Amino acid sequence: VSGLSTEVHTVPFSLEYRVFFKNEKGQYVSPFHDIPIYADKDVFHMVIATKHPLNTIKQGVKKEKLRYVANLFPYKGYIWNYGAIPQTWEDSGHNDKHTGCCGDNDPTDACEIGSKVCARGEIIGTKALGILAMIDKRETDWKVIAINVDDPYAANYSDVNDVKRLKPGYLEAMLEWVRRTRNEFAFKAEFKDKDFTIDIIKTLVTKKINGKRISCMNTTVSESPFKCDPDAARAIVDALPPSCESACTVPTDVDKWFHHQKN
Ligand SMILES: *[C@@H]1O[C@H](CO)[C@@H](O)[C@H](O)[C@H]1NC(C)=O
Ligand SMILES: *[C@H]1O[C@H](CO)[C@@H](O)[C@H](O)[C@H]1NC(C)=O
Repeated sequence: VSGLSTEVHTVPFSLEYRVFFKNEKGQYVSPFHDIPIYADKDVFHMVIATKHPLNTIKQGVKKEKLRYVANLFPYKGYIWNYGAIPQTWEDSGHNDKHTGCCGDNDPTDACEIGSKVCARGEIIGTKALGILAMIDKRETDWKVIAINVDDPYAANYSDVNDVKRLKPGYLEAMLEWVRRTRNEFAFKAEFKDKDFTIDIIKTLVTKKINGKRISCMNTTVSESPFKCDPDAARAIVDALPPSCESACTVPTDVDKWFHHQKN
């Protein structure tokens, strides 16, 4: 996305850590709302972010502690690049006809399967290949399977069947990984094809609701009820607590392997 840059607040592995996005004028913008869904025809943007004002990136927190992705043997952390497609929405007030459950009120997640490990805050163009419907606490949570258009092998992938053919075992590993992190699947854990995926993304983008858990604040979507001016956006950044005083280190148990099902 041209002119977009990121700004890091404090240090990684601290509760105060944030990654903000700025436009070419140096104004803070929301990576979910201010970045268009399409990078090109049939190419979706994908970005990693969260539910906070301006949807900055921060590390997950559980019970007031920073959350790390467990190494579920034999996997090391995530086995894909995890992010979301901007300007999409999974409506919590809408019962999905495919899954019978309402949305989780988040943008649609995407798992990018290319060979490059992307950086936090990176925005990439992706081709949607397939989709998996997860049910988490009776909410629908779609996971789009995508590939970075800049991947050297992107041209070889146009549907989920190509993943089956060219990365044998990958889809099975994805299912197993998700299963062990407690989620259920709709459609008997079947990956849907590209056409189904694009229809789902289109349905989601047309929904217009104010999220209860996600901040809708954006700075460039005109006529949006949540539009805020650049000064208000800056005030959010200025109001953040300062850096932690001691150096922030990653707890050593983060490097542990987990061999059993985590409950
Ligand atoms: C990938 O695509 C290239 C050309 O685009 C082709 O030469 C190559 O054989 C393909 N690889 C596979 C494994 O299909
Ligand atoms: C901005 O963007 C979305 C559309 O993506 C709109 O529905 C919403 O009302 C606006 N939210 C914000 C933050 O302005």
